[in-house]
Amino acid sequence: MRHILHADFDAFYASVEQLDAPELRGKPVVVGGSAEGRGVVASASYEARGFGVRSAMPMRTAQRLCPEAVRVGARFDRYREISQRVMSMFRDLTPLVEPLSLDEAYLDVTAVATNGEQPAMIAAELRRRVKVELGLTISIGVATSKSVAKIASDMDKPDGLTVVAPGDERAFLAPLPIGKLWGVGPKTAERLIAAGVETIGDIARQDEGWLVGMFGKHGAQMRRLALGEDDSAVVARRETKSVSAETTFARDTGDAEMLQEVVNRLSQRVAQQLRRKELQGRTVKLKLRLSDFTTFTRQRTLPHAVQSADELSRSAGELLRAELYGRRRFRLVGVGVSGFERSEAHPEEPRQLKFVGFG
Ligand code: DCP
Ligand code: MG
Ligand code: MG
Repeated sequence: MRHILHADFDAFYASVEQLDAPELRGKPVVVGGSAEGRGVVASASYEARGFGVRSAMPMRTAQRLCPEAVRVGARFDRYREISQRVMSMFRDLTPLVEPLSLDEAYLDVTAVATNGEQPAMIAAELRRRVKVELGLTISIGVATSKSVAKIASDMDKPDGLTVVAPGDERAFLAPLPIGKLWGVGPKTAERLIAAGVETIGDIARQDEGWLVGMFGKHGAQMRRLALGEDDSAVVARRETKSVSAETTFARDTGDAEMLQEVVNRLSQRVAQQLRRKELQGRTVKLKLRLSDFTTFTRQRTLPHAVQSADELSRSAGELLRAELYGRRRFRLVGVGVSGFERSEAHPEEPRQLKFVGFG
């Protein structure tokens, strides 16, 4: 049996702003772009949520719901700094830390619990340490699986601790709305509700064949999750520090046009990864290997963070052209990006499928 924690900061961006500006504490605060610029709410303090303000809502709507809310622009560098500190606190406890985004992670504390400590005590101590050392509150769910721990961490927000004891998973899940279950997005929920299935307990009671008929393989998994059965492992991950792609040629070349084409292709691959991870970076790097195997990199830091293939291939292309002289021939070319700033979140994406920033 595993013991898993899911930890998630309360109103992360907004709480960091209240931490750094004490005059904002106790007040409705929203972080995000301006209403004039068609901005959206990235994070709303719990005071603002009392007025109905939510993440991913247009800032204009937020201001209508709560005119006295203070809007603050996002400061990704600061959020990342705090994220790194909390992740390292998690890693003090166990190397099995799987970050899901800047403000949340799964921790497998099975080995810690085997030493005689109760998982609930481990979680309580962790929450205390975060509060004392970072001045922020984090909510934690404790369970025997990732999916139950994640649902549990959300049950008692903000500043909550929810423990689902081994064996209680099914009873804990049963009364909850189906939308809480991993993989049940709005469309799936609509179809289930139309069939009279409203709670996770309703899913658990369904015949597996019926669910498979409706949703295929996914239906079977849905039922297992509804029963509290999930044996997926916590996969330790480090924060992505750079993203790159490279290629080795079958024959060395010094052909400028061909090399630029390769740079374009590599830039597309890098851009695709950046998009998937919702990252954008300011430092573009070109890696080159000559026919004599000498390998070196050239890099430049741009005034703005970039994500698109066009911008990448332009910068990497400039670095390349400076290296094309004499009879130089190349064996390998690579393109990379580092110096990340998180790109704006995509609020239209289903949140449960969001997987950002790490890999
Ligand atoms: N975020 C964002 N856009 C979204 C959702 C989130 O930019 N649509 C950012 C801002 C959040 C942070 O990610 O502060 C963490 O997301 P959470 O879903 O954990 O939301 P919060 O931490 O803000 O609130 P909660 O207390 O519900 O966890
Ligand atoms: Mg959060
Ligand atoms: Mg989160």
